[in-house]
Amino acid sequence: MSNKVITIERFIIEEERAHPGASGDFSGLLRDLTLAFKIIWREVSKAGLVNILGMAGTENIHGDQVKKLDVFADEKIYQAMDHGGYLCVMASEENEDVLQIPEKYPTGKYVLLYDPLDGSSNIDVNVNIGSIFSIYRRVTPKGQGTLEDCLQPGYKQVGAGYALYGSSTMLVYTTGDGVHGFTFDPSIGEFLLSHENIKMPKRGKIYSVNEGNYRYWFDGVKKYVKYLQEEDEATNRPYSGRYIGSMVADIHRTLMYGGIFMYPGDTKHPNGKLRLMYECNPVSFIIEQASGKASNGEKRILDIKPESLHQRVPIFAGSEEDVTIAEEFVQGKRGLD
Ligand code: AHM
Ligand code: MG
Repeated sequence: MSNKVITIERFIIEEERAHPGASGDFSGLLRDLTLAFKIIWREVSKAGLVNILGMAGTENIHGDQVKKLDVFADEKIYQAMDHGGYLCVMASEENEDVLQIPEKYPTGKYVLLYDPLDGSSNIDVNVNIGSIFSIYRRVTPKGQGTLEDCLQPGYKQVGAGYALYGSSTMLVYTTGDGVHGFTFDPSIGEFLLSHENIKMPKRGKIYSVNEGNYRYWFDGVKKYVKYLQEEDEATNRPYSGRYIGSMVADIHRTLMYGGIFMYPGDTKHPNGKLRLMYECNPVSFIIEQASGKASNGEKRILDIKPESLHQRVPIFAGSEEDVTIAEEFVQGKRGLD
């Protein structure tokens, strides 16, 4: 085994060098994003001290307003990305409309969509949360980007990833050439390559879903979850259940161990809860690049034609065979024996 230490910057530069004609813009863009993630990590890791230093919404000892962490994360990503000249427009979960690049800075050829801090219900209880991002090439010719640049189907993504703030902080991303994971070393302030070319098992033995919604699920989903709980040695059933309640953390476990993560539609929320543009599309790109599969129950998530920035979509993502079986149940092609 090589003990060479590879920083994310070096990895990105070398990846770009392998593609002749690359302008270097993409490396610049990812470099700026990692800076935002480091700043968010710093704040997330002292979130527990908020009780001592001041609650969100109150003033801290310096007399500054203490911001809610998700608002803070939203601002940090925007500020890290607004001036590099790589982007023409951004959009985030925290803002209803697209985010323009300030007039004083140049615009570039990429589009960034992001969820600044996913897993908001876990922020105050020291459970994993993360930032998710999705990158497209612009479709409008020049100047400020528009909604049209943002509303592209997921298969057109040129990059996607997430930072996971947990027992250690990780950055996982793809540019369509496999999925790579980097672990943050706080002592040197760098993300170091720790998981090169992540691939998922074809079938797993863990399912992840908010079972509190059982009552509202459609029949197919109810039957599928019952199927996972049945005993059958040949298919490793019953599966184990794991649900963190931060998609980015549940997806990360699914990526590493296989199995399935779902947030289905139900009678109360026909399109589920999760957002297509900055939650489901980026994680679907990653899952597919790791040989997994991501579906809304009927079709590939990445093929969905978006209609609005904040639209929701049901999601079934994980090991290829698990997602295929889930689709069969959802579509009524399969039932319990
Ligand atoms: P958020 O963007 O407000 O954090 O909501 C998204 C989160 C996901 O991370 C997670 O998968 C889901 O909401 C959990 O929802 P629920 O509490 O309904 O299970
Ligand atoms: Mg979210």
